[in-house]
Amino acid sequence: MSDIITEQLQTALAETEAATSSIELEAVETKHLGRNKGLNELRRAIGGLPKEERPAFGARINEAIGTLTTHIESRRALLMEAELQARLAGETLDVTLPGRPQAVGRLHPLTQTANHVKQVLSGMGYEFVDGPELEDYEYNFGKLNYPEDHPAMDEQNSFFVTDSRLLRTQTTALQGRVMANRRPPFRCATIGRCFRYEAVDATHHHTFHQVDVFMVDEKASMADLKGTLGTFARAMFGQETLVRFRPDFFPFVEPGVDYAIMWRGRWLELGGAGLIHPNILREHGINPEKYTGFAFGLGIERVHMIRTGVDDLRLYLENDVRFLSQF
Ligand code: FA5
Repeated sequence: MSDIITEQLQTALAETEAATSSIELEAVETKHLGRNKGLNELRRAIGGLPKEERPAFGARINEAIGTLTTHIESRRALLMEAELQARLAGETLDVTLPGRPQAVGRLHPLTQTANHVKQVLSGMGYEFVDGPELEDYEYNFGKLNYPEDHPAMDEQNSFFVTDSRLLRTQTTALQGRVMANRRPPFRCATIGRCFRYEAVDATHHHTFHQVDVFMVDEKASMADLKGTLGTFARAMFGQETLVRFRPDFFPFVEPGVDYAIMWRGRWLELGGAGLIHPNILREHGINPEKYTGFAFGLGIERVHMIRTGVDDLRLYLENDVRFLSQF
């Protein structure tokens, strides 16, 4: 019978040595030292032995259990230390490594340009107002003194949503909304998206941005308009900037002009301007004998293109970070 004890102990010791993790070792321990298992199970045989052999057999089992327990404990200590070291190695933080660079976002070039325009005009006393992109026909054309079926409307083909509502073609549409609620004197400006149904090319898009400026006061004259546009152009493009005015037609101004700046030896058109048409003042209950005003508008894309040399405005809406991240 004592051979069985030796045999079991040898097997158990071999399995203890073979265990490669504390979890495997726990399975070995349960198998050989668990209640009524392995060496403990051998105790059941005691009852079948002659009386005089029983104490020695029992003592041998206890001895085997003691030996196995000692081995398991020392193996467990070894395995757990190795497992701890492996875990620590995985968690090691090398504080001498360089940090991982993070990409920093920035404002879209058109937003940067709009902010710059806003800063300059705010400094000149203009209050910024927002208007809807989905606009009433009346504000976009009707209240801006467009005669019915006038060809000037053809230059601004529109996206109509219903017969009387369209995506605004010009931020000038806000004039009527402001004049309905304010009495002169006032100086307002707005920046926003405009839409025109036209063929897209390097200088025209169906979606673009404009800034519109308008003021009404006593004795506002063409001289004030020219002075204001000159100041604005110099603040945007540099102190040496020259401005040129030429007669042009817009139904909502009289007289109307287009204006250009001298940039690297060439005249580049910026937008339209003029004195607010007396019909518009009258339409909003403002006496044109007492009050006059001026207005001007220009494209935000155009401003950025002149300043940076970008030669295709389609790039602004393509959202290609290789282009956008240059600004
Ligand atoms: C107007 O829209 C007038 N509302 C400007 C104005 C305001 C005149 C106040 C008088 C008084 P125009 O259609 O020329 O005018 O457009 C003005 C500027 O908007 C242009 O010079 C151009 O820079 C920009 N623009 C017009 N259409 C487009 C387009 N399809 N794509 C990109 N920019 C455009």
